[in-house]
Amino acid sequence: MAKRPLNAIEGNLSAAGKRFAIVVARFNSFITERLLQSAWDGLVRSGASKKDIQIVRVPGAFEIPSAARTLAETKKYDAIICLGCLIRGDTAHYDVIVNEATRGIGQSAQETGVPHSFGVLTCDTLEQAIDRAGLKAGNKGFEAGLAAVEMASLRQQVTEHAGSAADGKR
Ligand code: INI
Repeated sequence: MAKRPLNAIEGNLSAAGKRFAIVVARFNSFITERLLQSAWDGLVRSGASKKDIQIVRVPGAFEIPSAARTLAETKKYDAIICLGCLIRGDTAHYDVIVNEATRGIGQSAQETGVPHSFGVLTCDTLEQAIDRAGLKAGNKGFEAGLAAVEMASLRQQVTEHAGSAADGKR
């Protein structure tokens, strides 16, 4: 196995004591409810307490960024998990919403500093969506849950590291 470089800061997968919000779209709820169950499972299995997980439902993927941003701005959450499912139709509607959801979630993460994970499926067919929500291709909700845990831990470690470096404790 290749040696890992020294002095790397890396988030861990311990969610104990951390608070999370999960924003989930109701559109294509047949899929998004499966993403939600799995994201929740990932958080709890990583040590998060059930009382520290807030679920917020929105109509569709387009509404995810504004809800995520409102939650992030409260500064009550260590990370936000964004879950939705977009399935390509015959119109440009899909592309417009994909672009806006992706840009808005990224922008909220960057401007608030609160980690956001991206569990929004962008699929050509319903079959692809089913595969990514627990069938052939794993469950993207679980991945999004774990990514949120890791990024919350990373943020904490980087902040602590910067603090101790400033104090000359390194
Ligand atoms: N919302 C989704 O989450 N997935 C979709 O596939 C979808 N399509 O295809 O239209 C969708 N549309 C609704 C959109 O997100 C908004 O809720 C709606 O436009 C109201 O603002």
